[in-house]
Amino acid sequence: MAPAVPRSGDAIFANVERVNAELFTLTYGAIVRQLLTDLEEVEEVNKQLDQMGYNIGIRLIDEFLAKSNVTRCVDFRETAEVIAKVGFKMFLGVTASVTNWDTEGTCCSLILDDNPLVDFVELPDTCQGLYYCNILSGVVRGALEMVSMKTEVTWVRDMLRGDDAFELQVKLLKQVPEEYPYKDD
Ligand code: MYR
Repeated sequence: MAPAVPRSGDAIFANVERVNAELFTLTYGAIVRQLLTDLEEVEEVNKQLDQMGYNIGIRLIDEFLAKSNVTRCVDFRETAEVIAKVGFKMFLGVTASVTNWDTEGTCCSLILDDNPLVDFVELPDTCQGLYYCNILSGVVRGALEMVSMKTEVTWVRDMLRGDDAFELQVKLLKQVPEEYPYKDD
């Protein structure tokens, strides 16, 4: 039955956003489930999710740079903050805290404030070694590679594995200097 009082535009949009988020979460869950069926080995599923994320990341960076107006970061510390506060917000709807820096400023952790990928998710015992959110590590790795940063991105804490947070470690392995395309003379 139609509600006696029509809902405001804001309430309708909030509802649409919630439904979209749920659909996204459930779709991701269905993909992981299918991979588990097809590949059988949890390790293979981890690799495949990372690769899928990488393929998304190398494309998503263009949209990110176009929409965010973010310009060249001065160092990796700034890059990490941009990923955590702008990138995650834009594509996942959540932010992350940047912490656990090493002394060289080349390795840090992103701790997710929330993780919409895992709503409704519970892993059975047969999936113990699964990194369910490995698509995210691939996305970050792929996106950074397109702006000349080779990185290693790994989960060091995962609430689906009983940890108290989702912590993604991002290690800068190599920064390829971009060549200026014109000669000065
Ligand atoms: C630069 O110095 O060229 C700017 C670098 C900005 C890199 C931002 C990468 C965004 C990655 C978004 C990840 C979203 C994960 C859901």
